[in-house]
Amino acid sequence: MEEPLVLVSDESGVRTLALNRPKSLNSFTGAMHGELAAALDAAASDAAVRCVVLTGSGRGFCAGQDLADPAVAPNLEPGAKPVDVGATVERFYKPLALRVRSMPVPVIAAVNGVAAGAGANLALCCDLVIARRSASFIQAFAKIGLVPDCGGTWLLPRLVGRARALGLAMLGDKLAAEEAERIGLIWKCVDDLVFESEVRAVAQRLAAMPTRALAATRAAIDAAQQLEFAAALSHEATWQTELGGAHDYLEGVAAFMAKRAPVFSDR
Ligand code: T3D
Repeated sequence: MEEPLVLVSDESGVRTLALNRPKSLNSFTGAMHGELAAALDAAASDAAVRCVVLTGSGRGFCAGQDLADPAVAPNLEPGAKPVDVGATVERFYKPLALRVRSMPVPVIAAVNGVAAGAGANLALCCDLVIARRSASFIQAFAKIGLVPDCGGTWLLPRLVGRARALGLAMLGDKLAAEEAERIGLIWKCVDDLVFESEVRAVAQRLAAMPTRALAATRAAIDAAQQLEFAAALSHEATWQTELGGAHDYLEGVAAFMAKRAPVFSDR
């Protein structure tokens, strides 16, 4: 039987999805896109899942598009019809980025090794990026004559500013995890030896938190990037009206008053 291209495992409300094409550093084929899309949809619709961890098998996180995939690789014969790379982006990477950023639960990118091209930007689409100290991020696109995709043009300047975004995207140099943390590209870089335990601890912590409020926090922060200050204040009020009528708010306040641990359940 063929190995799944995405390994799925569960632990106490945390669903881990591991890209599983380690020989080619988990680069994306159409088939792996299909399995990841299905796995994300399944996690989104499973009420028992309260946090998703996206990671890679083997020594890499994800090297972006599989440049050898016959379905999308350019035909290098002279005069051959060019492949429509934009169609691949529309078909696979745009839905993937939108799916990750609209998940009803927090999503952690556990970057276990090199994250290149769309693989790097897939990580940046996640809510928290935790990377091994030995991992790295590469905006590899310019090296093969493309622009950053999978959200890179939108995410990079917002995360690190225009100057660094252009430096990373135009030069395509390898950025060490430690430097990625220092410039604010990612949440945290952790020593290789404690990487897995740290990811597990953060994921378990998020899974015990008010899931619906966490997803709303992402939505509100993203929406505010496009709003005037007064409009963002109003948008916050709209969210508070919705969340303030929900179970988790009442539970959170009751637990605080009773000096006990809250038990959140909204999704
Ligand atoms: O259709 C479209 O193209 C649209 C979508 C575009 C989105 C994109 O993501 S474009 C960017 C595509 N990705 C890249 O350009 C990255 C290519 N890979 C690399 O530059 C390097 O592999 C890394 C810097 C990521 C890692 O280097 P290193 O030295 O640690 O490993 P390696 O030896 O280069 O790679 C190990 C194996 O993985 C190797 O195979 P082999 O020789 O052992 O049989 C290599 O060919 C394979 N591999 C790595 N990346 C890809 C890949 N195979 C296919 N596609 C890849 N992207």
